[in-house]
Amino acid sequence: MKLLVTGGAGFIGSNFIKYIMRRRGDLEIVCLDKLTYAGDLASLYEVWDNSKFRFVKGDIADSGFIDALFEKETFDAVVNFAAESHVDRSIESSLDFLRSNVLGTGVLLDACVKYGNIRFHQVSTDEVYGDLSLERKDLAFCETSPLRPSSPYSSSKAGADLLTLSYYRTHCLPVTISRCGNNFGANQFPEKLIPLMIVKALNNENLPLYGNGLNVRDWIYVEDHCSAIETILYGGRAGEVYNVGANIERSNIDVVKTILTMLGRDEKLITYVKDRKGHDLRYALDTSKIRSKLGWTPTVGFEDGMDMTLRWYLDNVSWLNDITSGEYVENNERMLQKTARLK
Ligand code: NAD
Ligand code: TDX
Repeated sequence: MKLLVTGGAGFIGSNFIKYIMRRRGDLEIVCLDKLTYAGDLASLYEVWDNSKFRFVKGDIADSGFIDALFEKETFDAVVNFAAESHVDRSIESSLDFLRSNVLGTGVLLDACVKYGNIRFHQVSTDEVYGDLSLERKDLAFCETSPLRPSSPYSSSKAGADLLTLSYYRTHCLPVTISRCGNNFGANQFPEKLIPLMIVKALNNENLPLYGNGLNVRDWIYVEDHCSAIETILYGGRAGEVYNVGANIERSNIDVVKTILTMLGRDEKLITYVKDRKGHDLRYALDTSKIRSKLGWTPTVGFEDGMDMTLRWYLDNVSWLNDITSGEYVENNERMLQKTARLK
């Protein structure tokens, strides 16, 4: 089986490639990534020299490029991680989000129809449902909840979800969608809450909490997300949406205090800053569908996951330094050139 994984140089995509290649030796993986600021080839060191792995630099929204790729290669399935993923950046400007997240998904879907009804999995987010109030702890989003995204990022992901489902209805394309909560783990770009706070705490800098810090996110260890995608890819039903989560709800202030305690740093480093515009209050997912229909369950709790995550960042300070200094961009170039010379 040959799998096209888009956005595989990013946080979750790179974890997914490493995870699935460890588990399924028969799989051939082509990783396609544009290498935006969020793309880091060092995250793929573990598989880089594996004969069943290949990296292709390219843009999912470039239809000429995607057409040529699908003309040359025969894919059995596509897993689409490629996206602009940071809410704060989408508030500054939404155009890159529309291009990569909506147009890019459309280009991939067209290619899947044109080149033989190829199985397509869209990696989506709980943010497409909008938010829940902090008071109603009994509420959680299920797959049939209405889509009410709040940010340009989540709107673009909701657009991509609707487009994906329309290809099932219109073209009978075998699509599935997973909607997952906030991921944490190794190789996450330090613009997102957990790795950003780790970097700040390690440098004894102030940790900027938006608003009152009481917003709640539904967290999942990244490898549990990867196992859910594997489960859906192999056992999911075409045309279906599956929520993915570990029912780990934590307020931002709790997450930040956990990091400070684990790193032995003072809570005085916490600084309350201006709130994010349109800041979603609470996410919570009802994940009974994937658990009952596909038998999937998460395996990592919050404390164990945070322990593994913090250990990983402490053991990989050079990775963090390369990202924060911008050195990773030159490293990407070096890895691409080395591979080109070997061909
Ligand atoms: P990320 O920003 O770390 O990685 C995204 C990757 O996509 C990068 O390598 C980037 O270079 C690549 N990319 C962006 N635009 C591209 C384009 N036009 N063509 C090809 N490659 C492109 O993101 P992430 O956190 O790994 O998220 C991956 C996916 O999972 C996204 O679709 C995101 O919406 C979704 N998701 C993320 C989370 C989370 O907590 N991080 C939760 C649920 C869903
Ligand atoms: O400096 C910060 N201070 C702060 O208080 C940052 C970066 C974030 N926050 C808050 C905002 C959110 O309530 O922490 C929470 C988490 O923020 P992010 O890490 O930016 O994640 P979020 O906005 O929840 O979105 C994430 O989860 C769903 C991912 O970025 C998305 O790609 C995914 O779809």
